[in-house]
Amino acid sequence: MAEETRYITCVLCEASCGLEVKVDGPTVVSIRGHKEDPLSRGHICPKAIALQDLHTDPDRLRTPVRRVGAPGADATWEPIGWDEAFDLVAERIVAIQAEHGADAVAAYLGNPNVHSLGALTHGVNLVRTIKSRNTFSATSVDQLPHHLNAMLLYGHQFLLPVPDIDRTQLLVLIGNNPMASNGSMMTVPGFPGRLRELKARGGRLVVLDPRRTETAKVADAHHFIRPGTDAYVLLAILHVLTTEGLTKPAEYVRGLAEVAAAVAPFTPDRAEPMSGMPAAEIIALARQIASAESAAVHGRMGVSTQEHGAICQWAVQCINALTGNLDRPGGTMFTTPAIDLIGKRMLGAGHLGAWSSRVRGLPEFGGELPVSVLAEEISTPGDGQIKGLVCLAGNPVSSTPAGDDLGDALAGLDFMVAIDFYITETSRYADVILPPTGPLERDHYDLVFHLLAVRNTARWSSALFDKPEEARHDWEIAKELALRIVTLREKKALADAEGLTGLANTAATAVKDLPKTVEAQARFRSTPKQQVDLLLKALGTGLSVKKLAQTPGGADLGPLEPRLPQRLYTEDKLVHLGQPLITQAIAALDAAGATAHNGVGDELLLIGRRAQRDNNSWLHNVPRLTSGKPRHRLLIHPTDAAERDIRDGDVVDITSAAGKVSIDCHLTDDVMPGVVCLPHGYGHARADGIRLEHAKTLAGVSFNELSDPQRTEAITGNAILNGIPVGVSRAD
Ligand SMILES: Nc1nc2c(c(=O)[nH]1)N[C@H]1C(S)=C(S)[C@@H](COP(=O)(O)OP(=O)(O)OC[C@H]3O[C@@H](n4cnc5c(=O)[nH]c(N)nc54)[C@H](O)[C@@H]3O)O[C@H]1N2
Ligand SMILES: Nc1nc2c(c(=O)[nH]1)N[C@H]1C(S)=C(S)[C@@H](COP(=O)(O)OP(=O)(O)OC[C@H]3O[C@@H](n4cnc5c(=O)[nH]c(N)nc54)[C@H](O)[C@@H]3O)O[C@H]1N2
Ligand code: SF4
Ligand SMILES: [Mo]
Repeated sequence: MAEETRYITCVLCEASCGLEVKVDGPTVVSIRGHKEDPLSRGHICPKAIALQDLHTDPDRLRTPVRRVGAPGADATWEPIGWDEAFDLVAERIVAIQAEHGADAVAAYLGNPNVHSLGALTHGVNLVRTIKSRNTFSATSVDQLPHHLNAMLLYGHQFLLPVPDIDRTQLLVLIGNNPMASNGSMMTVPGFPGRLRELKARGGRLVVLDPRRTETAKVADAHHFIRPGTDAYVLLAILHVLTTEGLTKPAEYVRGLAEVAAAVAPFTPDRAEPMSGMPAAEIIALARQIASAESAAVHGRMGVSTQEHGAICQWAVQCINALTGNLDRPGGTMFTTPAIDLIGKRMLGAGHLGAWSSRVRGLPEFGGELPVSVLAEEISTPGDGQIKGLVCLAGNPVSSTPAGDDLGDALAGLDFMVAIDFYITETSRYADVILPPTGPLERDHYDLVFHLLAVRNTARWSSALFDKPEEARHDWEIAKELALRIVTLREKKALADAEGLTGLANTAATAVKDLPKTVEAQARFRSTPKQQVDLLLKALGTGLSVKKLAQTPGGADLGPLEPRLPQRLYTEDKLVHLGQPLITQAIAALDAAGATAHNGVGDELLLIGRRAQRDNNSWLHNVPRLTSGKPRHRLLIHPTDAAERDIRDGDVVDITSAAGKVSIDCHLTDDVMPGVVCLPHGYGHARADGIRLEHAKTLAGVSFNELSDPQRTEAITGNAILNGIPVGVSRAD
């Protein structure tokens, strides 16, 4: 067969690189970065190469399976047909909701949903069809504080400014390691190259992180900061800005006086002993940000998933806004996406606390409850208890606090379905697993990441290969389930109304006589591709799927442009920095004095890390990504190790309020004293019965046996995954 060159999008991380793929019939010959791509300009990382391994992976499920026997090593999985599987799942969901109420079926949406066009166009609609207040997603182990602050300050949870990295003169990254993660809440393919350009034009990179990360190593300055104490430093920066008269906010930015009042108690001198960052360095950094020709401050996982995530993300926005860097070239800017889901009001502006979780009373945000309450909502008996779960592209047993306890809870469910192509730590508890097509078999358009990209572009990616005839896309699975659920419900309602018993009596009712089903059919009718095409055309972009498909790399819509105040969704088109919700939390922080979670006695503070060739909880069975030095080890500072008589390579016990694991350690002064560091997404070998037979290594333990679901961020209930007090000792 003839070799052919194709251009597709990599969907494995937020960078969304454009790839140039050579194929020969059904075989991938090579995968490279696409040099002419206007966004990613040729960038690629090793994970993209693994797309072909994923495509041919013998561990991947290709047909629906039903579990026979209890979850665990003795369970067997029996292939079943799609039709039978859809009926089974729909019947169980409808039956549970009929008996126990709508909220008795929960949904968890994992991270890969945002990387799947069909999951966004149809999967989200399936969740709406389930209509449960018990809806959860990876957002609450991730970026929830960003959405809260975007809603409060800019009037919409998805109006998130991104650093204008291609023009800035000073980039300040806090709790963010793009050299490994390729950027987050900032679609920045090719961070290393963009950093080189920043330096070449005389710009600087400053990093605040408890670990000397890959990014810290290439920065102009790196400041160690004790986990969980960034709030003190960020508020102290605002203290310097407001007391030294270094503020120059745009006209539409209000609340300087409220900010100044809120941060008054937070002096650099107070921040120093808390954070370990010298007061003089905090003052110097504040002045640098204020005086730089342009500056962009960005905080990510390290300051989102920690005790004071909401305050930290607010402070980051305030620093940018008060120094006049919000919405100006080289500062932090808003995108102008070709498909503007915000402008089209297809994404809600967000709300907080419209309802609360049943057991602990944590608030919903934007229709979702914090996933830290999922296990207790399943295992606590009473009205409203969760009895069934639909898990879409998620592995919460690995990814969420006390995931091992969540696993125990899942075992007690009446029914669970997982939409996933692997038997994982989580899907092994499912009664039925429905495997979708893989990334090379589906069309893609980045509905989410064009919203967060450092440059305005629009890229259509056609499926590289046709899917096998029997296979189903994520969107087809979602559509089929939703339609069968609606139909069953309607037939049941009809039967109830007619006083008949059982569904059998209405089985003969034709679908065309069921108005809700007909309406749902219309809602789910169009394909993801048709929806993108419609949106592009409706928005008058002059673009279409056809046009984009003919342009490798897509359309270049140019650098980010100033958008404020027009783009604001606040009622008065102003940005009000003085937000009572946040300033009250700051007052509480002030009153609390030294935090109890600052590592008391001989406790150390546990933080996470990502490696370039890791991908959250999956792809650990891809040999190409798992070769080389072990990446699962606990990093510990030599001083802390010596105090505990621990040597390099020793197995250590790590104990937290939530659990205990044992793992080999590595001594390094890349972590600051008092801090230990472990990656998440490992520990597959601890779960019985998962099928990753081709894994090169199943080493490691799950970080989330140590994270504590009882300890969450005070305003949003976001998980605390960084700055966890732990005891570390040499294992016997
Ligand atoms: N301790 C600690 N925990 C963390 C983090 C941390 O830093 N530290 N990070 C958190 C963050 S930021 C996130 S986003 C979460 C991620 O955690 P999750 O939301 O659990 O997502 P993943 O681990 O990326 O993948 C979940 C599953 O999706 C499946 N999958 C992959 N692609 C597809 C697809 O196209 N369709 C379907 N149906 N399934 C697919 C995979 O097989 C995998 O089993 O973890 C969080 N957990
Ligand atoms: N290769 C790879 N890339 C990925 C992923 C992956 O699993 N692998 N996951 C993707 C996902 S889902 C996401 S959300 C993004 C996340 O992307 P990043 O935000 O870059 O996530 P991390 O690499 O976890 O970096 C968090 C950093 O915060 C630091 N940190 C921990 N605690 C604190 C603290 O209290 N204060 C400060 N200042 N720093 C702290 C850690 O040392 C770490 O360097 O990455 C995405 N990209
Ligand atoms: S950086 Fe992310 S999007 Fe780019 S090739 Fe690597 S995994 Fe894919
Ligand atoms: Mo994430």
